[in-house]
Amino acid sequence: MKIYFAGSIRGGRGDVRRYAQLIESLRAYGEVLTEHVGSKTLSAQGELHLPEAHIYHRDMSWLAEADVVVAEVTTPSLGVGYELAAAERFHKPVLCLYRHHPDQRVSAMVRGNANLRLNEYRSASDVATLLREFFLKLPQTAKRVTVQT
Ligand code: 6K6
Repeated sequence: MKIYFAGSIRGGRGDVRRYAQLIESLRAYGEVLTEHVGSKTLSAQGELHLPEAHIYHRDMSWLAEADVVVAEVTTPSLGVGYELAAAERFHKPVLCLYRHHPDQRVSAMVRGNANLRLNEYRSASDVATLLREFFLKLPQTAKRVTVQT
């Protein structure tokens, strides 16, 4: 099982510890293609040594190759939004997770999209439960969807 994890980079790195924890939990289900998203050394500047076109094509090719997409959407990010739209176009199963916060509002473009599963969590144990449910309920056909980019 190949997992594409999406989380904010230039949108802000305030949730990077949560990304790292999520990636750790996701490893129990398969190979996480985008572990760098949870790296504390990757700043909001991103991978400065790589040309941006390289990052874009590499990430899109990983997304096409992935069996599922899991996104942490608490910190709004243009790149994550783009990845979610691409994942929908590629017919990938998508799980979006966001941390409970009274003032937090996830974009209507995610909240209102029935093709994206969106769940709120308050604790690490909520995340564990949500991941278990998501991976258990994956349709067999969705477990191997590859797309030519
Ligand atoms: C390159 C040069 C300066 O900043 C960069 C960005 N570096 C990135 N490296 C790897 N993945 C990236 C990068 N920028 C965006 N992404 C992808 O978009 C990741 O897979 C994240 O899920 C998402 C973050 O988008 P932003 O808009 O928050 O950066």
